[in-house]
Amino acid sequence: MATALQNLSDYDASNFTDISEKRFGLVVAEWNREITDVLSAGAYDTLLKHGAKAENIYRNTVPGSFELTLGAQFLAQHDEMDAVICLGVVIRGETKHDDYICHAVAQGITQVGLKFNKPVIFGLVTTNTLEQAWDRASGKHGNKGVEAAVAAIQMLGF
Ligand code: RBF
Repeated sequence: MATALQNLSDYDASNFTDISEKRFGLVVAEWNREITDVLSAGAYDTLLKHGAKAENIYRNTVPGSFELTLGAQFLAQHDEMDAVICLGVVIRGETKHDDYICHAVAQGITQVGLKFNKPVIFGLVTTNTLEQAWDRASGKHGNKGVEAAVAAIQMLGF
């Protein structure tokens, strides 16, 4: 599985850009909240660790991952917002709802990033089981919230 081989939680911060004056939006889905809270904490702590100020990190929740796109747009539309990080967990079910949600979010947040010309990061964990999702939040495949924050910092240094 690709994400089993690609763990960006081990990253090289030596050439990170200065983010001490950058503003970040975190949009966190409430579905599978136990896991999204861990992703959110990972992203938040990573931004702080690399110099962001707590008062410059705006955390918001949306009901489910499908709403991440609009939540991202609400934040990205503000000129002073530098990057937005979207976090959610979608578990494959018996129907194809997960496909619809994931495709909609992937396309939606891509559009938001292009529209506002700023990083809008895709931190959507999509797995077959809850256990696989936990592995990507606090387990053997790192924390995808940490990785989403790293991606945002990297894009700000582009
Ligand atoms: N939201 C998630 O973030 N993760 C899910 O795994 C998830 N599964 C859903 C399954 C079904 C059948 C439905 C109807 C919604 C699901 N949602 C899930 C919620 C979705 O993202 C959205 O919040 C709602 O559909 C309201 O627009």
